Amino acid sequence: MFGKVLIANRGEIALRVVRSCKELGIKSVAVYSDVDRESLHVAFADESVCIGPADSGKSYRNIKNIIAAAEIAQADAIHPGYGFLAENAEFARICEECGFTFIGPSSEHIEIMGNKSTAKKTMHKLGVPVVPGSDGPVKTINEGLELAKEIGFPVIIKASAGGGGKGMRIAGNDITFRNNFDLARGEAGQAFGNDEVYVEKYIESPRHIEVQVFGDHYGNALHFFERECSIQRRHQKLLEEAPSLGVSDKLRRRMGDISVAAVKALKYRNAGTVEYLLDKNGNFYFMEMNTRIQVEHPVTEMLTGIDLVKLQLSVAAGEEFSLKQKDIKMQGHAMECRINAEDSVTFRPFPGTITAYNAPGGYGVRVDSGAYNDYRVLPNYDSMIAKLIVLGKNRTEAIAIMRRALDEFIIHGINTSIPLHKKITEHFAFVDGTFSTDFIERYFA
Ligand code: MV4
Repeated sequence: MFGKVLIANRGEIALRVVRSCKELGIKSVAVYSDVDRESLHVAFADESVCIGPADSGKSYRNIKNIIAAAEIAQADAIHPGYGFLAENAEFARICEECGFTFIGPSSEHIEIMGNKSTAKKTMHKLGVPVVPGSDGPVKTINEGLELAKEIGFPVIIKASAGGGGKGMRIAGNDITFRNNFDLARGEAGQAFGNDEVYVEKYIESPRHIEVQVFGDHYGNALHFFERECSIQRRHQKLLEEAPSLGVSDKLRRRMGDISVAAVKALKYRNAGTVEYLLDKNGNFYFMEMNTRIQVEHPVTEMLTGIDLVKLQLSVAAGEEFSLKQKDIKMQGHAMECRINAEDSVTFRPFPGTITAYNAPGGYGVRVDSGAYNDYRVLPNYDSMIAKLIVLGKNRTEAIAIMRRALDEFIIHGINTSIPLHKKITEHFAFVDGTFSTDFIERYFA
């Protein structure tokens, strides 16, 4: 196992990694920007190194500064968390070249999955179902139009370099296709410096279901069931749960088996998430693969009782899985609310000082957060300030625990999404579980 791990991140995820390191007897090194000196991830790590100013481009996203910090601290390995450099193939490669184990997949795997069109083609070849559409990039409007007529409208135009909803356009007919094709290309070029797009059938009101997967260095692969992530607003997840009410036992086995087979065939290592769209008829289609530990990983940890960050450390250190697929069991129902510092009307970020803070506790409650009394939520970074995760023996109990935990969660001084989460968990369409990715737009817009 590693002697010392540097965590190239901040906030709750950096603290999350510090905690697993501690339990494994690994020394942790926090990095921080000028404005993060007083952060919990710094306070609880064994060592810390300042890596630059508030602007993340000059600190948390600056490869040279992170590598310099790892050299100063003499770390064995680097955990990237999520966001920042977590899915930067060049960073993963440089870590390895500099003699630091990158706690994540190979840079090659990050690169393949980073191009959404290549990822889709790759997964299709491995027998994973994909949405009918172009076999790779579409170069011209006419090529796209011909394909759209073949598969039928509506279609969706997606940026190859995109993901998370950026550079996506829907077209319902020839005319809207002509307009949106160049718009999508322009947006993609602007946002990613790559204007490549691909086209596929538009699936109406799908659920967003993702499968947590893992590979080790010995060709073994595991899945940890699905997470239901349909409750989103502008491609930002608000609430996730597992298992999904939209997934039967039979479907769960199929989605798990297919995802594991792909991980094995790819020789994919460490944690990954295979994202699917699930349509009204129970058909699922590969969407993207995320090559990082995700924000919502605690949902799966609570459901299965397995520490996924410890597993990441163990796999990266070259240990073979001691778990077998049959040892991984669902034990109840888990749910997470992402608490954001946001304006309750405009949903814009709401930075400021927390003047009173009380995190909920009690049976079935977990809070992952870097916040505390007098903590200042900075405008420079993501507005998520806490994750409230609950585990109930079934979904009804999980919802009851979540509602009472939301009531106990006191955050004064700033506005947060807690009132929104209370409304969501009280909503009939959430409670009956018949929702899709349209939920927020349909009931809360
Ligand atoms: C789709 C789709 C419908 N049909 N692709 C959104 C984020 C990006 N990962 C892909 N997305 C979508 N792709 C086809 N062929 C609908 C969405 C989509 C969506 C997906 C998951 C969760 C929320 C969403 C909200 C709007 C659109």
